[in-house]
Amino acid sequence: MGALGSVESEFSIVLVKGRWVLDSRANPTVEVDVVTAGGGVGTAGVPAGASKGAYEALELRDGGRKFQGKGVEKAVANVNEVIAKRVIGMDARDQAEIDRAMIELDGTPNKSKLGANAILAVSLATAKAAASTYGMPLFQYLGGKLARVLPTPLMNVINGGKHAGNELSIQEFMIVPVGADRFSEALRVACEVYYSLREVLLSKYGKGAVNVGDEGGFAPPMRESREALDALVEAIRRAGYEPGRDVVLALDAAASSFYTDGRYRIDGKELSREELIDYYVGLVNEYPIVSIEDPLDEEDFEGFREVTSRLKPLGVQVVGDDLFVTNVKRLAKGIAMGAATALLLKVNQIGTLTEALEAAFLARRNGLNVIVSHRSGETEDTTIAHLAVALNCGQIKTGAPARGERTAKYNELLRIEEYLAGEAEYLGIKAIKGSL
Ligand code: 2PG
Ligand code: MG
Repeated sequence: MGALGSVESEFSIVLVKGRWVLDSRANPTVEVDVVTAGGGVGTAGVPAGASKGAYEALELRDGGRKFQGKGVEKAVANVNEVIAKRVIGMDARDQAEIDRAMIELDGTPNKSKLGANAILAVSLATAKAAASTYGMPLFQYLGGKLARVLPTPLMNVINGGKHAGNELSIQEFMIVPVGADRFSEALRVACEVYYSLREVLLSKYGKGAVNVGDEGGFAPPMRESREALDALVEAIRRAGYEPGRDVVLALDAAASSFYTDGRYRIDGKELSREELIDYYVGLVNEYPIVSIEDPLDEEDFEGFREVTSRLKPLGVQVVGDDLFVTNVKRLAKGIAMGAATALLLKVNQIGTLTEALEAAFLARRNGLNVIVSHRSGETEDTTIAHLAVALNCGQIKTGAPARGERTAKYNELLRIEEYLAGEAEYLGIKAIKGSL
């Protein structure tokens, strides 16, 4: 307890220090150091989304003129003046207790008083400080000795939607290097396809086409999803690989961002829910697509059930991101309805590590896949790389193999693979199709 007279364990938290740092879109975000009596140090930075789900926990921003209202001085003050007082003296290993204490201190259903950004930074830094006190990597501290599956990466190499200044309605066109037996090999294959894609785009669309979007993928001046998918298939072949065998494709439609009043505006057309589902089935029949995230509006659980019933038999994973927002209540509803076959896990959608883990466990217990995910606004923080391995969940979504805030995660996974040496496993396509 840290009370006078009691013996302080080396895991006692002795310092919690928050500050603002920048994310990859020049916006301030919260970073926190947690230090234990034993000298363990954990530092964690919070990411930020652009295509946010309506039901995410609240990211506290200052408003006003500084940073056009995006400052996080209040959230930082909440860390330094409110949360620190509560958690100093607690045992850094008591993650659930610390997270619960912060949830109670906040007292709102969506963490709007202290800010999910303030709470999450402390939550993640606490886990890192505990791991550091043990002198253990975070993935092993969280996942134990059995944590050894390196995730199959879903890599966003053509950016559209809210992440790019082009006309593509679908937000993310991803390559998935499944035909490798090690993570590092898969990453090499993905980089080779990325180089080829650059060449394909340059020759077809000119220099402007190889500027990159928020997640390191290219943002070519395309109008239709099929143009993007054709370019990907061509790039895979050009790199010497076989589409559908060595490298497959995945989409994040982020459909809430092109939905209004019952209609979806996609590829210059206005489609009903049923027409959009048919459209996806058409794409799946034409291209080696193995996963589609947020195919419909985030409110439409019923529609998700329908998409899942159409795509699951075709071996396609249906992923709930804005639909579930890493929230066990929404996830439980989706599980009961058969609304998806995978959970996208974003720690800042819910605001504590404990709640994110609960969502992951609920998904896995019910046979859903789990994909640990970055946000479009990121820092150099590598927690999600560790989380993916800790959960043995087999999938990560963390952008193209470009831009430091994206490569930070891939590079950390390379280090983890090296650390695990012969123990490391890479499941490739089995991570996606194993449960379908
Ligand atoms: C998504 C994410 C990450 P954002 O929709 O899955 O790729 O985007 O962080 O903007 O919500
Ligand atoms: Mg998404």
